[in-house]
Amino acid sequence: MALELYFHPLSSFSQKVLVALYENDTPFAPRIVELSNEASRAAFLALWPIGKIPVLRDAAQDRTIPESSIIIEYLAQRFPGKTQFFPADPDLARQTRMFDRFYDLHIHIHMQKIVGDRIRPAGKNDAFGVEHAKGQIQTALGMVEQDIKPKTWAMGDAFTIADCAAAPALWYANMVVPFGDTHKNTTAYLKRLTERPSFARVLKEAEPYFSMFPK
Ligand SMILES: N[C@@H](CCC(=O)N[C@@H](CS)C(=O)NCC(=O)O)C(=O)O
Repeated sequence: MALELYFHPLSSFSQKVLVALYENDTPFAPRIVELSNEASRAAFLALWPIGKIPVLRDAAQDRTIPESSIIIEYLAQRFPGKTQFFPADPDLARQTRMFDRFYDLHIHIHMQKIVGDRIRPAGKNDAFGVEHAKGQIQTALGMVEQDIKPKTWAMGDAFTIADCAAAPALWYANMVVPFGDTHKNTTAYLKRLTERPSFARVLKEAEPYFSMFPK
């Protein structure tokens, strides 16, 4: 039985996993989760009570795999393909994981905080938290700007899990705190990411949903 991916095309962490799936043309059955739809949400909570997408279901192994990084690790182990998401060298593999964590924890979740604040009920906004998130993104972008300068991808010449993580994190971060005028190397990296066929496809498939993105 095919892998099933519970996700939404607009969801940034789902996009991270979609990039990995498309990199290696890994077959899967798409299961779109509408978290704002009561029935869809309830069905998904029965699978993963934490309620966060994406989640991969491998019925053949009776495994339910949450967390984007863990899903990509599972794909790398069980469905390897031409793109190797982790280098074989343990030292390089650890650095790769570090970049994956860096993009998730120091850019992606702060971007989520800013976007999430836009859909909070009136009077429940967290201006302090949003300012803090913006500051953290600026610090992280400053580090990326130096680090990515001599490289094509986050780890150099090879496209890895770190680039799967960087693609949606930087793409959405650039929507909420545009960095085109201030971070030229990061902007060039983002351009390379958007031109990569896997992420280009992810963005194309998200297009019909862009009007749902909170401005
Ligand atoms: N650490 C998780 C984060 C997943 C996550 O935050 N997903 C968001 C969508 S991009 C979500 O499901 N949000 C719904 C909610 O928090 O209720 C991962 O890497 O997969």
